Amino acid sequence: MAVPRIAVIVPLLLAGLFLPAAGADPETPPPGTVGMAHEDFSEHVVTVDCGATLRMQNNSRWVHVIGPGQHGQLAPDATSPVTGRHLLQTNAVLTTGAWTTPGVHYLTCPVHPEMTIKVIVRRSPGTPGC
Ligand SMILES: [Cu+2]
Repeated sequence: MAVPRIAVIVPLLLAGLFLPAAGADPETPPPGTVGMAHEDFSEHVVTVDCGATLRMQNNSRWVHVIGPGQHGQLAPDATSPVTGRHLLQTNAVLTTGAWTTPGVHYLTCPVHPEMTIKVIVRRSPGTPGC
């Protein structure tokens, strides 16, 4: 009796999302970089100067998908330099565009709803537009 392909493919895809990959340990993010553990960012709040970028690195063995929003719910933020979804596999780095709107923004991971980071953009009077 043949096994339907979907009975094999779906569990393998789910295993790829929810089981850590084997291999070398993930790289430690350099100072000033937000890390990502299994289901959490290394920081819950980060402050950046207006006009600056934010560097994030997946230092876990789990896949993360980063986008604007909170508690795993992606929501457009017209004033955020992060748009859409960014798939980050182990050791992958996401460097955002410049944060040009002072205030509070949020980034989250729909794969791990516990992952939300608050990005506070503070005014930078010396930077045009900030
Ligand atoms: Cu995640």
